[in-house]
Amino acid sequence: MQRAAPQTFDRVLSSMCTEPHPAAREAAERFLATNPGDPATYAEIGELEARAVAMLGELAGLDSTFPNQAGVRTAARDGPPHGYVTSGGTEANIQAVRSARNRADADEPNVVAPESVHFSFTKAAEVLGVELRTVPTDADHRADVDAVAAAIDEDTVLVVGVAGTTEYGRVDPIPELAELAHDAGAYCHVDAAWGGFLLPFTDHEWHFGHAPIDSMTIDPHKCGRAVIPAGGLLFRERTGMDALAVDTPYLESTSQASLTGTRSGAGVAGAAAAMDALWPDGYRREYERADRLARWLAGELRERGFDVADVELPIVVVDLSAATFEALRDRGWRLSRTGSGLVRIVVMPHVSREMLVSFLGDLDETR
Ligand code: 0PR
Repeated sequence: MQRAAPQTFDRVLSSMCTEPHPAAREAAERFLATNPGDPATYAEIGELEARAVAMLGELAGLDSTFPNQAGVRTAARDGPPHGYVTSGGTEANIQAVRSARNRADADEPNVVAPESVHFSFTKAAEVLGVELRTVPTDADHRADVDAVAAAIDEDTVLVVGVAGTTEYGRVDPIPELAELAHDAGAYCHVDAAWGGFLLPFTDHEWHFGHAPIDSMTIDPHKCGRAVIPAGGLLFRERTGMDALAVDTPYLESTSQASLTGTRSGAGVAGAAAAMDALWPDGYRREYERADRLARWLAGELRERGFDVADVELPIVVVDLSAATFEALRDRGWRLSRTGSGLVRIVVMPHVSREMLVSFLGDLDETR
């Protein structure tokens, strides 16, 4: 039988996934036949998952002591980080909503989020029977705190902030959103699925050490250079995971909190190996490289007269005509557009300066 050629990354500017780190590939292959859904049987992968979660917790500030203010629900966490390696950001976001819904006491639960939230929250709302209230973002595409406040009521179980939005790479005002959530007796979730491996090297306030947030999505298979499938879900408190656990009477492991049952040991092992290899210096170098490259690209596009959004994290959003977009696609460039038709270029580890020089050359010829 003929083997299909794998996708190469040479012209991919639209993806939030990238080439895995070689150590992640190697580890994934070794653990292909293991199931972290049953850690009592597959003990080694269970230990690797605990290690991966501990490293994610370190990235996400779970080790720092949050300054306890009057009225804040919790300060430091209770024991080792609570969470698991999910199949991706979608599962992590669904589970964060589920955990909040199960822990809160609301007759008709709702979740309040900026309109920039990923569509996985629409899936979560449908599956879990909660109402998703999305509110407009401000002129710079960040959550508008007043609009969020206005949408919250006594049935709000969760307020969501995004740290690295899918379209513009924006970071919402997380401390303000967490405060609003807690004032209303709701939980606060941060979706750092994409941004979580970049933000430790910025001065943004986004993690457990900066604000009294309750849960976070942070995906190794995006900027963490793990192998797909590897998302991450973290909770500040044990009760976050407890609210997801169901009894598993006939397994060696007696309860399970993940949404999927059998799941890939490859994803878990790849995540642990990638973080072992890259946290923190490798990720810092990559963040600095991507940041420089994104700002350089934005400058090149502006010099050509295009309208370009300010760069916050390494995503460049530019207004290209539909005809130019199609012409570039025809030359093999993988590009995607925002809901309002602007072209977004995600500067991931596989995106090099040579690649962008070649892209600009094609843009100059086709516009
Ligand atoms: N949260 C945020 C902020 C995201 O950007 C994404 C995915 C998710 C959650 C969901 O993550 P999973 O896709 O892992 O479930 N954002 C990209 C998107 O939907 C994902 C993506 C990845 C797109 C690779 C294209 C691609 O080639 O656009």
